[in-house]
Amino acid sequence: MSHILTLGEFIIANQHNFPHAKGELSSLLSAISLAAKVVHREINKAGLIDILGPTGSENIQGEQQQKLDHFANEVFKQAMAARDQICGVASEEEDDIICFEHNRDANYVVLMDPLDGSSNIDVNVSVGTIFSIYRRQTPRGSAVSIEDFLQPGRQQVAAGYVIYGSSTMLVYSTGHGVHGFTFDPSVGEFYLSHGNMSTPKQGKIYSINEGHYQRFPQGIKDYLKYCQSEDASTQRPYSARYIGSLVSDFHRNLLVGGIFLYPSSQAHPQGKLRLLYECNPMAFLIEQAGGKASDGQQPILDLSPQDLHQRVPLIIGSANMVSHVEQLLNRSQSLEKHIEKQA
Ligand code: P6P
Repeated sequence: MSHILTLGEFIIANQHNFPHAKGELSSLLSAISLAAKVVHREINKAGLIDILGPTGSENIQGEQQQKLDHFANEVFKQAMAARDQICGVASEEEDDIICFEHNRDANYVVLMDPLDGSSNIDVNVSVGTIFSIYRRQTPRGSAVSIEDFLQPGRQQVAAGYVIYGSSTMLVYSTGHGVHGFTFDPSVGEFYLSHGNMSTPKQGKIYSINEGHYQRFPQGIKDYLKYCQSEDASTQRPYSARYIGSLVSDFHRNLLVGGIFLYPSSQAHPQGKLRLLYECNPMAFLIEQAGGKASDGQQPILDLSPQDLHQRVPLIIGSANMVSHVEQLLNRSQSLEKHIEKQA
């Protein structure tokens, strides 16, 4: 029987890749996996106990907070606070950053979406946790400040997600490849199941909420028509797959190739997805897996964050597909500028 590696064994075997490790990465990621196990347990019971349905309060996004949203946020916050390596967190469910006063000497901050896709919880569709880890910018011993969190995505030291689907998986990278671990609830361990994940340069799946079609920029409309048109030589028409849960749509495309798009639109001029704790971690992962992530003009990881809950357009997945969308957006914008000049 081949030696099965648990998440803990894998992290220790690879922590020499993590700068100034001293076991810090191990402790940080084990905090995340512990919280993921607790959230997994509650999600799998959600249909049985009264934890479904809205709490009646709203988060800063103005979205109804589902009980599991709130539960997951508390579980991950407590797991982070209990580790000496983390001096603060930011969360989709929190208006502002949270400073761990008892850990002012710590080196790392964590940004997270504790339960992404929560609108799917009540209809039993897979949801996920997304996390992003940075070294702090402020001096150790001081209180964390917003500058510790508003760092370009290229500064991430680690990022990943947990997908609570037909099985629960934890997928992460510290900049040395992307690695996936599948949870075995019977023993309470994550086992390495997808080592060194890489995504195909070209796929045959596109994921977008086509209900917003009329509001999309022309370049996006052009790309959708390209995906839907017949051409056997390029295996078109592509298949449309949209789960409405970023982690699930991303995970499928990572494995088999494809593109996910949440572009700007009249309804969402800056897109809907948040830069710091959704787009940046996913962009870090996809680049590590050989894919690409763009806001339509430039790499997501090069964007300079201005606000904790800032939204950006997201086009992410197989590199050739993302580049094609960028070309079509550039072409249609140049055409629009040319027409304006003629007017
Ligand atoms: P729409 C879930 O609410 C989420 O934040 C992402 O997980 C998902 O990709 C997106 O929003 C879905 O948005 O507008 O298509 O329902």
